[in-house]
Amino acid sequence: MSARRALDQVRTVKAVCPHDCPDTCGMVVTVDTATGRAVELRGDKEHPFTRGALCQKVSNYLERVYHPDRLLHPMKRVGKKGEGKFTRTSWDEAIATIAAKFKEIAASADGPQAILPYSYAGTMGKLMYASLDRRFFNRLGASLLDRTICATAGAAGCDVTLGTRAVTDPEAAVNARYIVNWGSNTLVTNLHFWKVQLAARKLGAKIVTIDPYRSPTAAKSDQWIAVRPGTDGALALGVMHVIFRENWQDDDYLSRYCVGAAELRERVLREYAPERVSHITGLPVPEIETFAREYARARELFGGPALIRVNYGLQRHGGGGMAVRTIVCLPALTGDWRHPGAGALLSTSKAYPFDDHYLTRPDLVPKGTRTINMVNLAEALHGELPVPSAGGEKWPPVRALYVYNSNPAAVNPDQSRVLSGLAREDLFTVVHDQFQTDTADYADIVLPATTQLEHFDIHSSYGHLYVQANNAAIAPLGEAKPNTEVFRLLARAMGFEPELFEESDEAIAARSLRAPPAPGVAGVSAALEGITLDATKAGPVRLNVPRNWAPFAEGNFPTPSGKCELYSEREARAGRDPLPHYAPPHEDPQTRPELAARYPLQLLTPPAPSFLNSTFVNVDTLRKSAGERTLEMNPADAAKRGIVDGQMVRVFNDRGRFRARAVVGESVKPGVVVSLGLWWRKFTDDGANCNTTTSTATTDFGGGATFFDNLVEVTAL
Ligand SMILES: Nc1nc2c(c(=O)[nH]1)N[C@H]1C(S)=C(S)[C@@H](COP(=O)(O)OP(=O)(O)OC[C@H]3O[C@@H](n4cnc5c(=O)[nH]c(N)nc54)[C@H](O)[C@@H]3O)O[C@H]1N2
Ligand SMILES: Nc1nc2c(c(=O)[nH]1)N[C@H]1C(S)=C(S)[C@@H](COP(=O)(O)OP(=O)(O)OC[C@H]3O[C@@H](n4cnc5c(=O)[nH]c(N)nc54)[C@H](O)[C@@H]3O)O[C@H]1N2
Ligand SMILES: [Mo]
Repeated sequence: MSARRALDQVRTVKAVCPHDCPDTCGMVVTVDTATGRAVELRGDKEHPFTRGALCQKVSNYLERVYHPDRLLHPMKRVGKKGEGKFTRTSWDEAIATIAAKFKEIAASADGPQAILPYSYAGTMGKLMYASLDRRFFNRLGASLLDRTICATAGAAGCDVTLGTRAVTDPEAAVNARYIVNWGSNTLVTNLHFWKVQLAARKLGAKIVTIDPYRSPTAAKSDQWIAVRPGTDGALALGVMHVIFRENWQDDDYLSRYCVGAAELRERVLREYAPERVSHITGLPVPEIETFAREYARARELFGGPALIRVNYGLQRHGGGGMAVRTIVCLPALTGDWRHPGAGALLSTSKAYPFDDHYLTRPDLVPKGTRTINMVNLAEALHGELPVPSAGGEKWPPVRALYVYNSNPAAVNPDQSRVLSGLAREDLFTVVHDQFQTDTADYADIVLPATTQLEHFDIHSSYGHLYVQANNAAIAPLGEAKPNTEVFRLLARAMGFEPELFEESDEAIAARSLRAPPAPGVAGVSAALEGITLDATKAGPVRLNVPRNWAPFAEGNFPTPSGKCELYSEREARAGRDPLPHYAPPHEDPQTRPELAARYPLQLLTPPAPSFLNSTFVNVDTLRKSAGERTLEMNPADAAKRGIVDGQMVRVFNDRGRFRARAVVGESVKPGVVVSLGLWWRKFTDDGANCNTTTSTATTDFGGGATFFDNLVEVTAL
């Protein structure tokens, strides 16, 4: 076939990677017009930030889209819960069954709050992540789900200090000359931002990574600072101590744009001397002092400002909110906020003023509806939720669970109790997914979902500043349906108001772009002005945010005082410490010696690079590249337990256990072990993943998950 002819037979479609990742890559899908089949998927070279590069996972995306295990039609359970035995059913019957069950529960004494939606970020598209689904459950009066599993600790911590997320333009970060990846495996989890860092390095920047684990990012950085897990807040306070002691602070920035510099100065000088911080963090005093000097004097030493890429690793500890609240004080001390691409970056998500009220209609929620923290799914399913204090009423049990965009059987903490909850014979569970996940094995009804290639959506990003529409490239496979369509069908079956549901996806997307101006990060309330759906369908459109944006160069913090709140009056009024302090992990050997006597090792379980949380585990190429479950441990810890490299070990605590192969080496310090996740149980030999050992305890701020705050013991098998 000639190249000319081949071109006639294909068309290309602009799409967007939907996965929960800051990069939100532009993709181009090539479709064979004769067969309607996608034949190639590559990065969009015209995307100003992602520039045609895709990660290993999404480079293999067609293997996932056309996977022989795709769910292609609705099914109903015939076996026992968890057994995974199903028989085919029709959409009509499936929808009628769900609607009948929801109506029955809503009319019962327990009421609609006995129904719990359960979703997270299987797709980040505005429509599929949160639109008609929220309208549906809000209208139904179902329990509200607090979506805390990933990002709320740091978000809440940032809010205390800054009134919004720490943000700067990631593209402008090429201007930074001292870059700190703090609890961030940037090379793996934010590939295109790593490329910006490499470009800055070519111009003279130093890259430092603070992580108890020598992650791929730490290994490729100029310096690895192996802080003890959960002690980052103490390190930041030690850095502040050195800055004030040496008089390196930017007094002009502090006096104009901050409140509480004097109080903070007094606190850190008195309580966080490097010697104490060294004891807490496990870092030698000279390492703390050098880090503080280089960070605070980056402009003199490296020729430009400093940027802290603060990410999620350090948030997943009991004190994770306070750690972020503390770290994001640092750029005010140094005055780095004055410079584009400098300061600190957690997320750009708040720069997008989409009309979320219109999308999700929170006004439909009946007054007094309870909220369930998703991290506590185990407790919710076992009827252990705390009873509200007022009135002494009991919460209704969770009688129905509707899961979409998530795989709680694999990703939630305290897996054994999640599974025993899902196994309840009296629980009615619906799972809408693209695959028969570990969670789907426990469903009564399984519904097939479309992938991103099969539906339309519109995207913000949490790692750059472009709005993108995802055009559908191919027809839905089998009988798969997008989330929005399923909620239209359910709304019809429930008899809900058509005007809430009978809008087309494109109309919803277009309307969501026309948000009323809202207060937010300085200068971005009009960030969507003039951006039309048609423009975003043709390619990425940059938000109306100035080039070389430095949002806090002149203060403008959306806090109650309008300043950066080193001292927080709001916190004081809430009866909490108004100043940053070190909040230890829940399971810290220093503060819980009795627990550490039985379980002395701190276990970190970030996802393997080939996986996106539990997504992609069933894609053969990626599972092979992930290898097998491993446990990285220091030679000193291995020797004590008679463990040699390559041996199978058991990792356990009171909550559960899983097996892994020991990898003995210097990727961790003594006292820390790492097992990369998040495997599906059905691809393991013991039916367990690392979340059998993790706890449902939550963070100090934001009710976040504490996956990395986890003491275990390890024995040879
Ligand atoms: N390839 C890939 N990319 C992803 C994801 C994925 O699963 N796979 N997940 C996406 C999602 S949902 C998210 S939220 C982001 C997460 O992005 P990151 O925050 O980069 O992800 P993690 O790997 O969870 O954690 C980063 C690092 O924090 C370290 N860490 C653990 N505890 C501590 C601590 O107490 N202090 C410090 N300083 N470091 C600590 C871990 O060892 C890890 O190397 O990535 C997104 N991108
Ligand atoms: N131990 C440990 N546990 C962790 C983490 C960790 O680092 N360590 N990371 C945590 C983090 S950061 C996060 S964000 C959570 C992630 O938790 P989840 O959001 O549950 O993430 P995934 O495992 O990616 O599962 C997403 C599911 O959504 C499905 N899906 C994708 N697109 C669609 C769609 O359009 N419609 C429907 N109906 N379904 C769809 C996918 O097939 C997949 O099964 O996990 C957390 N769990
Ligand atoms: Mo996440």
